[in-house]
Amino acid sequence: MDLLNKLTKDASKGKKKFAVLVDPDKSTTASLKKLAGIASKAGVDYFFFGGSLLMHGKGGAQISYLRDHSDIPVILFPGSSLQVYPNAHGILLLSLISGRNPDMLIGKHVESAALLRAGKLEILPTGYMLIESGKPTSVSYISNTQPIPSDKSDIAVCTAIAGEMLGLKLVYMDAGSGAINPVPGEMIRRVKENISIPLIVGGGISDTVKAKTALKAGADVIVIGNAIEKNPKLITAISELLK
Ligand code: 1GP
Repeated sequence: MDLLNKLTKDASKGKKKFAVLVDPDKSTTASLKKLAGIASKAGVDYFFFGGSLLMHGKGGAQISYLRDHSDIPVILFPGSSLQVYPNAHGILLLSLISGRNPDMLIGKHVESAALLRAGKLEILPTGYMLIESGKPTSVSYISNTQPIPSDKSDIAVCTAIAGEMLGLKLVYMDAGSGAINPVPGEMIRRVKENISIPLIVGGGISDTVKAKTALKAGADVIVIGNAIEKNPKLITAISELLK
């Protein structure tokens, strides 16, 4: 499966995508079954799979379960190198370009490189940018990095441009899971205007209004986790919006 090529082609045609974030720590067999059913019916484009922590060792089995119950590609969105499951379709190889923690920029990648190369996961090189969202998030705490202030669009723009110049293939702007405030529309618009690679936006998108704001501003892919855990029916409403 050529996930990156398809995503890039679709983004260039203005075809928007919807990714549902599955946090292994918050998922059970029953919740995954329900999720796979609703998401397949609604035409969700991707499952992103990962979380900040790892409270159990069932991630691989959960991915198999998702794959058995839907045809939606599972893309790893790893909170750490412990979350590299070989049975997913692909992995967002995240370089945390908004931060200045060398381990998150290149260190973890070096540790995982040989394993990734030997495996079958499609690699999606991603410039990951954390955006300040009202209160400290798990990602900023765990990654030991400071997010970009939400009113500093220039910094976000230059960070994204640098990421693209370095050869990264996707930019992911994230307000962090459960963020009070999602990434501001104005910042999304400015970043989108200045890059030619697809833009993923997530964190704190909790209803159709916020989803619409992100999409209209220029997000090529929106990612929703928390709000769907609370209300799986939101999947259908968001899918309708994309159509
Ligand atoms: C977090 O972008 C994702 O990394 C999704 O965030 O859980 O707030 O939807 P939410």
